[in-house]
Amino acid sequence: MDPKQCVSACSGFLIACLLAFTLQIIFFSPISPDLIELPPPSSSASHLLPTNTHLQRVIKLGEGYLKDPEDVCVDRNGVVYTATRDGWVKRLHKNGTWQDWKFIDGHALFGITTTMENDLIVCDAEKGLLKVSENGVLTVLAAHVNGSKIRFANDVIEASDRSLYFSVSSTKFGFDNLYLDVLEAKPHGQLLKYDPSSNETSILLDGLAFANGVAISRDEDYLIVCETWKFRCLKYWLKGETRGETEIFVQNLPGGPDNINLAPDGSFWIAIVEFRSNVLDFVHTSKASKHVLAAFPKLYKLISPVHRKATVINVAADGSIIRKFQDPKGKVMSFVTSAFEFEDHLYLGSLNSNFIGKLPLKAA
Ligand SMILES: *[C@@H]1O[C@H](CO)[C@@H](O)[C@H](O)[C@H]1NC(C)=O
Ligand SMILES: *[C@@H]1O[C@H](CO)[C@@H](O)[C@H](O)[C@H]1NC(C)=O
Ligand SMILES: *[C@@H]1O[C@H](CO)[C@@H](O)[C@H](O)[C@H]1NC(C)=O
Ligand SMILES: [Ca+2]
Ligand SMILES: [Ca+2]
Repeated sequence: MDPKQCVSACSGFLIACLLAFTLQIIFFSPISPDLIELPPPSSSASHLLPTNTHLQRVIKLGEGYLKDPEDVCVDRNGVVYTATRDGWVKRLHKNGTWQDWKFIDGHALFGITTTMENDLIVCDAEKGLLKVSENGVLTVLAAHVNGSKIRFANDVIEASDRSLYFSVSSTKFGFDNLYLDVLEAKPHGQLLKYDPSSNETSILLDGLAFANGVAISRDEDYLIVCETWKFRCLKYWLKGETRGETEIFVQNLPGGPDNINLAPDGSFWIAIVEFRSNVLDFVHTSKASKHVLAAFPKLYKLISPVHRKATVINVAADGSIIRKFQDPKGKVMSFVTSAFEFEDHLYLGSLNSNFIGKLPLKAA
């Protein structure tokens, strides 16, 4: 073969390979992606608030002892609870001692909340909605809804009638494939309600975009559910003429809203996960690159900006953003997923830290 023939044969072979590779990626792709409409970065009201480094001033609770404590809550006696990636529910007593309280197993424990009866409710992305009683007994409250297994429970809150409202992030993808839900960008999330008088679970809202944090307003007239990859949170009316109806509570957030908690003054704390970067913004507008990333999860991890920053915002009951606390380069905390206010301090959970951050609010 003369060199020219060789080159054309080789390039023909390469093109055939590339084509086979592309077809392989698209045909066997686990996703059927849609594009995400990204809010223009400047459209968020939080941009009017200056960038700051307040979250770098946190006191570290339980450093080295807590593996990625996603959610945190404090009961009325001041005991701090969290659920960690090694399958434990751990708590910090008032006397400063940490306790390995309850071993649930798995690596997918997310939102928690304490109840009026002083039980702890835990969202387990594998098992469903769980209850840990004060005496340590574990009960599965909800594992199925409408005949389907609850795959990805994410956050939960109790109402004064003891109903539990909780989010399911995706009915299609589990926690280990969370990135596929983001890449597919089709709304597979739900808002569910567990009724303790009948032990029954029902679907309140369907078709949510990665349903995440759930909180109830101070007067219990509405509930907020956050939709992570739509950069917004919805208001779902629990009372009045608009009961059962949904409207937008806050939108064009500077990143993906994760957990949300009611503050004592009636406003809300929302943890914002960094979701924007030039590369990721491009991915959200390109189906081809979504298929490629779906085939190479390591590549997605590499370009994901969640570890680069931490942001928490305080949103008034009317949906206006009042305060913003950040660690803009993720120096002390990044990937903050939860902010819970108790006695003039914010308790911060994160999927990228081995402690809970405690931020004095008076000084911030
Ligand atoms: C701290 O309080 C807990 C709960 O009351 C108790 O079990 C524990 O022994 C106490 N630890 C110390 C060092 O006092
Ligand atoms: C419940 O399941 C049935 C049968 O699978 C389905 O037709 C229906 O749409 C589901 N209801 C909700 C609210 O998802
Ligand atoms: C609900 O479940 C509990 C046990 O978890 C049981 O004692 C109770 O009888 C059940 N209630 C109904 C109405 O099924
Ligand atoms: Ca929570
Ligand atoms: Ca969450």
